[in-house]
Amino acid sequence: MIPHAARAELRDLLGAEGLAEDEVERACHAYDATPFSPEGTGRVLPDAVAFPESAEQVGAIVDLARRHGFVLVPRGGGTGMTGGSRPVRGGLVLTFPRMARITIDERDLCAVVQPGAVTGRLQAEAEQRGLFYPPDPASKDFCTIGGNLAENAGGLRAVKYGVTRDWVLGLDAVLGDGTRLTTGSRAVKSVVGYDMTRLLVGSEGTLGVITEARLKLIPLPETRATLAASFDDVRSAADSVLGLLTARLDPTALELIDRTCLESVRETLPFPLIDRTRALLLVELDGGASDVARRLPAAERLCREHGATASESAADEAGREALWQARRSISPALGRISPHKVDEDVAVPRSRLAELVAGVQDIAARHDLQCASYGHAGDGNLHVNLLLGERQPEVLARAERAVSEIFDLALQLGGTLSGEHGIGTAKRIYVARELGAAGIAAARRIKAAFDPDGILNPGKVLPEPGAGESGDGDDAE
Ligand code: 2HG
Ligand code: ZN
Repeated sequence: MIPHAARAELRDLLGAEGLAEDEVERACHAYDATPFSPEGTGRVLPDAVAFPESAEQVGAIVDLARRHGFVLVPRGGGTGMTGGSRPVRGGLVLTFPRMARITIDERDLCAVVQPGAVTGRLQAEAEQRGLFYPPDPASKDFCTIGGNLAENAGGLRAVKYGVTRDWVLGLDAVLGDGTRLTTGSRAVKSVVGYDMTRLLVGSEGTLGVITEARLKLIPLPETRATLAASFDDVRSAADSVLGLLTARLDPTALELIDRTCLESVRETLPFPLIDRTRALLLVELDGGASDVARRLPAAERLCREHGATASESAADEAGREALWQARRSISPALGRISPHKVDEDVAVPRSRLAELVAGVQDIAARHDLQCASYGHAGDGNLHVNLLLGERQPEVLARAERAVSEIFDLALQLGGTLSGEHGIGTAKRIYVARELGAAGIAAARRIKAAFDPDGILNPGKVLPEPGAGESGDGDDAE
């Protein structure tokens, strides 16, 4: 709870424009895009919502929170999939629509961006100048750079260009102890001291509140082309991923979509869905025009050699955009088919992807659950969606067992619980399975050093102290 005296100070600091205490605003800032998680918490409203307009205000809010002992929940566009921006103990949500400036520095190929800037706007502003910001989360038109940094968002082009973390030159942040920290530099290389930038990126708002980022840009590729290859079974589609990755075709995106997911966006696909198709691989190439013209038919040939039964290529902009728009719509489209779904986001070494796909199918079948999978196959990252239909306790219990087995499978294959959606509240009871006791203990020491009073985004990323250290799911809230 925010004490009375602190509310008065917040009102003075932020003014009427900068603080909302009414129920509607509080309710609007109590959710994210996490559809449903058997382990998750119900909806908890924040006590108030702050809309700071400067790093100074953020610093003053952190000081106030420490002094009065209330918690802060930093928030981006609310598109997170693991509850990272959901308040679990009330407190003050910090959201950044008034800190959304983007400044492009064409000489240093760099963008100086405030946390509230929408990612798609940064992409567009860079492109207008012939520059390119490659990270491309499916929610790019709604998510913000601050949220992308907090979650280390991946997206559709990670197979070639990496994830958000790979594009950060440096940050300004206010740590939980009130320190105003500047990390990195604007040079493309910098190896001075510990890499605080990489530590803050992906820390899900639990170590500091990011107030500015310096992001790398590169020249915009001359051309892009997209190929869609249909397969009669999902396993051969998964098998051909490795072939495409090792054939020097350098895909920008390499996505796998199974039949259930295709059905969910059928109306928006720019070509008819063939009856026998059980999976689609989407391959995007970018680069010099003649080079792309050479690689496109080579990628198509390779898909056919691995069993593709049909293929479509979209070299023109409208066809490409339609295809990618359909791909980006899968997550909300599945939510419409089955409002009660469990989204997982495991990733494995690429050579084990086909085993993951097969294993997930077996687990779902064993627990009698409908499963729809798609994702960033080129990264070995599969979005496994369990479509529950109804929210009966017995169905939830089966889903929980299936999730636990999917995590074990990913770890056995040398992978990870989450490729890009993070831990938030949804997966923290499982985190110890991957980090181990030593990893958890080291993470706790870092958390204590950066946020000694525990005011930043409590209840996220790490299990409750003393509970869940084994990752057996024993500290479910
Ligand atoms: C995507 O790739 C997003 O579309 C959302 O990461 C994935 O809903 C999901 O599981
Ligand atoms: Zn994704």
